[in-house]
Amino acid sequence: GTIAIKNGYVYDPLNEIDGEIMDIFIKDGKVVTQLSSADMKDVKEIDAKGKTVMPGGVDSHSHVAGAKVNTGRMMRPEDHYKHYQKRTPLTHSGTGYTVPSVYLGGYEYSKMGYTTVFEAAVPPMEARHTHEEMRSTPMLDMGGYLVLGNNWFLMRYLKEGDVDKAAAYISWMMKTHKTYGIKCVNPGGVENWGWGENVGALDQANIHFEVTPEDMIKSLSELNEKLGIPMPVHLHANNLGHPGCWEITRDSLKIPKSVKAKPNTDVEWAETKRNAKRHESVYLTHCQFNAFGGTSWRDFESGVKGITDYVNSNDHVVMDSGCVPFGDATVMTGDGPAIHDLYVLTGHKWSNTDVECECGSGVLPFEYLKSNPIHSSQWAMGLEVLLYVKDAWKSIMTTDSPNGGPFTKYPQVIAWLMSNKAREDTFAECHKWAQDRTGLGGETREMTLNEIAILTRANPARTIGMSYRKGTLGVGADGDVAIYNIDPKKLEVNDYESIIRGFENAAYTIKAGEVVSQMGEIVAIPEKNTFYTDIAVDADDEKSMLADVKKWFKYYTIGFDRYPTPEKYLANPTPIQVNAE
Ligand code: MFN
Ligand code: ZN
Ligand code: ZN
Repeated sequence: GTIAIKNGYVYDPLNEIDGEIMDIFIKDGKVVTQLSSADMKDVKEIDAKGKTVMPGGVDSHSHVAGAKVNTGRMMRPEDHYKHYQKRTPLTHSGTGYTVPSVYLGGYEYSKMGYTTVFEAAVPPMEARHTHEEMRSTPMLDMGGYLVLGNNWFLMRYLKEGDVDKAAAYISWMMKTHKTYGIKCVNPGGVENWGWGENVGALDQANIHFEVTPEDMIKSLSELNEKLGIPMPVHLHANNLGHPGCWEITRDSLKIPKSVKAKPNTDVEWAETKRNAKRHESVYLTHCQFNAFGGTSWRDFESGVKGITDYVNSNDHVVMDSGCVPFGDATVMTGDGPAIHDLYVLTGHKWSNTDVECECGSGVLPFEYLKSNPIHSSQWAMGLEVLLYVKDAWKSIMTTDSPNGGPFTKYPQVIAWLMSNKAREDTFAECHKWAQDRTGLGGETREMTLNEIAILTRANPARTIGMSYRKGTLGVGADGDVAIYNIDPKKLEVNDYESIIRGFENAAYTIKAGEVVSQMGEIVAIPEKNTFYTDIAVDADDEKSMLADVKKWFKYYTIGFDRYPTPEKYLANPTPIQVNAE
């Protein structure tokens, strides 16, 4: 479609546009400088006067598709009958609050102005299922990160010091499973969980493979850059959810410090903009869950500052927050032992899966209570993560949906970031440990709309190496736009309910130049793209690696030929071609 968005206040941080009144034009799905008089004949004009205009939202870390998400759905009928939506002539019906069905998930993201979402953990064996669910998720361009931090074949190659075959293996796996980036979850520890154990230190070798978390983080981050993968290695650090875990998280971040980022962004556009290119060699996820201080639940305290101090004084780390907005959640992760710990603590129903030679996972329903001292501290800590990092280009806003809470709580999180009053009102309602055991009460920073645009679209897009088409309104970018009923000139942050209302239902969500939702109503179902990274590697390395893999495949319960995910499982497969060094 051809669209002209007139007179809005535009926030486009990748192009250094901070609230200027501007017109945005879209033609054939892409942003253009202007429209010709011929184009003007069938243009759709949108009056954005007095409204906030941003690139479509980009979520670089969410759990929305695949086996563990579906396990969460199956485990939680109570999550479904509390929250459902009837079908309309245009939309499917749907159910689920923390683990919505695929259709509902797509609609709810779109209503908030989001147009792109990445599934944060794809077990290789479950890639086909993940793609089936992503294909069925409407409204969103998508992609997934392949879980490799406890992979048998990779650990074996690393133990043998065979870096070339390890590189060939990763590129073959990325292609085979049509995934976009590398995820590393509790490196070494999930493998040990197969024997009822975990790892507790970066230099602790795991059973059988004798690989340490440090080996894994180092090798994966080096290989990630050697292969030219667009985004940095995505790290879920060890000891998640344990009091005192902030230290191992900080120490993990030191490991890839000397690794040089080599994203494959040979796009001219990215070369000319200050913030377009990613230079980080590690993307830490859900920092809050990995930033616990103290030594037990009794002397629990925030350890966030230890991590943000490190991030503020180094330039190779970018991270997402994992905010806790209170209320219902479903925790789900590739970190099986972390979920077992929560089961022991809470006694809730839980599920645990060992994915053969690859990884593991666990799922457990969880509710964060304002009356609970730890949960209240976690609420404060998620906000500390984002407010303590001075440069917004180092952080990304998430709830690690649905681990800290569902993504539909993003507007509430934005309100806490923008309004000190919103935080004070929540302090008054929650347990006093939020004040006593964290530093949030002493933090008066109030984020601007420009910073919110960095945290929710520009930086996630830049971090994953997509700033040439996502999270930007630059010429040639995808015509994905969110228009919010927020007038920056009249915005009063003490009235934070108006911020929540504004971000909850975008006045318009535009996807590839088409209005797809309007004031909370879905008005069109657009085409969607699925991104994956296609790495060219040395043919001989690939051949000898495949001979090993075929031989070792006897340890799997499925046949080698059944392993790959064919492109037909993807909605509009969009390979990003890169060359290994
Ligand atoms: C990653 O995967 C991902 O991870 C994310 O819930 C996740 O409430 C998975 O049962 C958590 N303890 C306490 O509440 C505190 C201790 C307690 C005590 O032992 O005494 N203290 C108090 O109650 C304070 C008492 C005083 C007061 O001030 O009231 C437990 C409980 C908990 C808490 C447990 N922990 C888990 C948190 C971890 C990981 C959540 C989610 C996690 C999800 N994603 O005078 C007076 O007023 C008296 C004061 C009281 C006193 O002193 O007695 C994807 O990969
Ligand atoms: Zn994680
Ligand atoms: Zn996660």
